[in-house]
Amino acid sequence: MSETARLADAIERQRRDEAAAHEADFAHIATKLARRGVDPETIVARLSKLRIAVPSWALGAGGTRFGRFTQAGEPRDINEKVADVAAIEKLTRANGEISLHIPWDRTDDPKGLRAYLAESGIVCGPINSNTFQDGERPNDPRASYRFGSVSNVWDEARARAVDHMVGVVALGKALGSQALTVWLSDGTNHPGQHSFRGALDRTIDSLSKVYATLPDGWSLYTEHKPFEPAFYSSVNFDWGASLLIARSLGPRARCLVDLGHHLPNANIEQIVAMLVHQGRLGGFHFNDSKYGDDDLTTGSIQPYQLFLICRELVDAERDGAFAAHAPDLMIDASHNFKDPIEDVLQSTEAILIAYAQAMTVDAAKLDIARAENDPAGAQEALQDAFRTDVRALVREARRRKGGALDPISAFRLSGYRQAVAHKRGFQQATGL
Ligand code: PSV
Ligand code: MN
Repeated sequence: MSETARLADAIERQRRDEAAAHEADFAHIATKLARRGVDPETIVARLSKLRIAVPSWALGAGGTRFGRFTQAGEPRDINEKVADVAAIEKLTRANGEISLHIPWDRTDDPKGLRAYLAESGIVCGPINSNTFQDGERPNDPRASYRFGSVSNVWDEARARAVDHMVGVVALGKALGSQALTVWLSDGTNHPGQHSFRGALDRTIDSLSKVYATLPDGWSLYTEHKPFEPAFYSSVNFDWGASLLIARSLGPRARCLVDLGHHLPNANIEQIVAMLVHQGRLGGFHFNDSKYGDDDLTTGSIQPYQLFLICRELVDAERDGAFAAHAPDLMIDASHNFKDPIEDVLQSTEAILIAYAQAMTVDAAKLDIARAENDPAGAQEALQDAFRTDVRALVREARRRKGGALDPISAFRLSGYRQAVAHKRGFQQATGL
């Protein structure tokens, strides 16, 4: 039996076996929400439209600088990565998009890849440049990214970085993408190593050259991060720097928020609100963290934070703030222990749950609490929603689109991993 047939069979069997239990759960939550004046149908309809992109680099086992433990059945090339995303999409009906990373996903046949994506029902989401690794080491040491890419004092490195990004945009266009995500490792490890203002000037100047080549309808996302691999200063270190760079480039430059890219205890939901206010929220890299850029499963450490972020999104959507541009939702996680597909399924589920919970907030109650300066009342409104078990809403959205009621158990039931492991063996997927 093909892997696709295995998945279809498992999904179908599960839909049959768990139908009665699911219907009872759905009726229960529908009654409960009606008491709060919330319409479950609106939530199910919204959930069924959410699309969460899968990062190509998260389909293999991740690692740290201390090592990487390859798992059986990792995708060996870009087509196998697309096949894994198509499998995920069959289960969830919420992940029909892949985010590529170049050169990890370099292809000599963009036309062929585009056709394979279309055949697999997968869209090419925002595409990422990589100027944090030299890849093939350049002949000229002044063109190396060792001391930075777009911010480097050496012209040769900056020119190489700009050329690379322009090439990534061209490839993305050929594949149907509509955005370039730029994360820079540029920065310093030692006070005085470079001029903060000089580095920012060079970054804006270089990225302007890339921005000038953006095709119609494209965005450029700037992704901030305070540290790693630079441990004294990063050029695009926080949302302020990111906004500043985006504003300097032009209206189609927007900021991308990676949940792991903040100093401990940062109020990420407020950062999101600020970017919405400025009309510059480009998108997300969802993950979770305990200490730094841990890239753990979304919602596995701080689910309340995820809920509060989603609440800002629901709020912004209601205010029409995303009329010009809706943020791109992407996962950016890494998994040393879990099966990569299972990790993506769990992250997706966590985002859908948090989004659904955010939609169950009694907005009138919250508005009254705010108007009355009643913080306890505001907390009640939020936590009443956060403590609501909305999983039946998420399942219903998936059920109506033909997906699995419970993606992880259907994935396990299908034997997909065993089947691809048999075919692919032990080969490390490209990525970090
Ligand atoms: C950097 O830590 C980052 O979050 C960027 O998005 C990169 O593209 C990705 O991770 C690489 O793994
Ligand atoms: Mn990221």
